Formats: sequence, structure tokens, C-alpha cells
Amino acid sequence: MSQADLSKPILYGADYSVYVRIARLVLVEKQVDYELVPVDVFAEGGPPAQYLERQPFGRIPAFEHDGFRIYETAAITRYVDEAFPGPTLQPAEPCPRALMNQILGIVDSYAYRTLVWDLYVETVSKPRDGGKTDEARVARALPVAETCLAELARLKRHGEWLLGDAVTLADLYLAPVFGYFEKAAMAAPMLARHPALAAWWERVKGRESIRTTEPTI
Ligand SMILES: N[C@@H](CCC(=O)N[C@@H](CS)C(=O)NCC(=O)O)C(=O)O
Repeated sequence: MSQADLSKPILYGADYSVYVRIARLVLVEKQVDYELVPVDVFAEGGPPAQYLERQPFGRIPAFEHDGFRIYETAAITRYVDEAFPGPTLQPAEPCPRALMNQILGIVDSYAYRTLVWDLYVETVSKPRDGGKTDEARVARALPVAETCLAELARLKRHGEWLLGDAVTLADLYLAPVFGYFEKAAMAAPMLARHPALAAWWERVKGRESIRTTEPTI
């Protein structure tokens, strides 16, 4: 194996995963050459035992660079931003940096579960795969989804991206969540109530990093 191979970062995961896509978006935006090693956490019997040595909670992604192993997307993305050259994806000033971290927290704690699992999976992928939508779960999720969108719209700063004129981790965290959410029927009318957020999403979809990380399923 050449030296170049040794220093090429490896991301473990599946391209359908929201969190794997967040890490991939960061790698692409930083123009880091990386290898995606497939791990399917939803395979029958769960992830392979070998993978659990990297990520004992059985979630994806996991990451390795020059023998340094980490997991948790927040740690991976900040490491990639700080360890590699390229445009910085975290504002230096305390206030925009705090707003970015707040948006990351909203995605982790509320938006991922609500917009992806409660709305997209329940109303799109479950029925497509022959399952039955849990209508009570959808009904409980709708007001939470409204709060997510209202808060994201309120936090969005003036400019092309969530925090203004530069793409940050906030944009790259939210984009894969919206990638699934927009496929749900309720997404368009909900987004239409927040025109600046809807315009942001249309802009994000034009980025090369988004186009080249589109899930294959
Ligand atoms: N806190 C983890 C969350 C990662 C996560 O939830 N990944 C999902 C796929 S998008 C997963 O592995 N799900 C498998 C499961 O829930 O068993 C991180 O930030 O990396």
C-alpha cells in the first residue's frame, strides 16, 4: 500500500444514511479524497461484529484517518473541517458559531427523527415497501415539524446560506434531512410558509456536493 493510500480517510456507512451523507458532504466540500466502505446497519442480524469494534452503538458512520478512529458525525465533521485544508466550515465568531451549533442540535434532537422517520419513513418509504403508516405517529409529528421549520427559518441569517454568505456545517447537516423530507406530501405546503428556507433548499440542491451524494435507493 502506498503512502497516499495510508493517508486516505475511510468513511464506513451506507449512502442512504442521513448521517453518512452529512459526513460525505463535508468531505466533498473540503475536497478531501476519501473511500466509502459499505456497512449496512439495517441488514438482517445487524451490522457485522467487526464494525461494532469501530462503533459499539451500531450506528453509521464511523471514520478512520491515518490510524485515528472516531465515530459520531459531530466529531467526524469537525475533525475533517479542522484537519484538512480548504474552506473553513465553522464560523470563527462566537455568535454565528453558537447559532451553527444550535442548528446542529436541532437536527440531532428534533428534525432528523421528526422529518425523516416520523414523516418521510411513515408516509413514503413504509407504504412503498408494503407497510402501514402509523397515522397517530404522523399526527404527533406534524406540530414538531412545524416548530422545526419555524425555528430554522427564524435562525436563518440574511444571505445565501443558513448563517449568511458562507456554507457551514449547519447547511450540510440540514440538507440530507430535507432530501428525504421533501419527498413527503406535507413538505411542500409546510415549506411554502417559510419562503427564505424554501429558497435556501432550492439553492442547496444546486451544489455539486449534494448532486454527487444523492442516495442510490
Ligand atoms: N449520533 C450518531 C447518529 C448516527 C445515526 O443515527 N445513524 C443512523 C443512520 S442515518 C443509524 O446508524 N441507524 C441505525 C439504527 O438506528 O440502528 C452520529 O451522529 O453519528
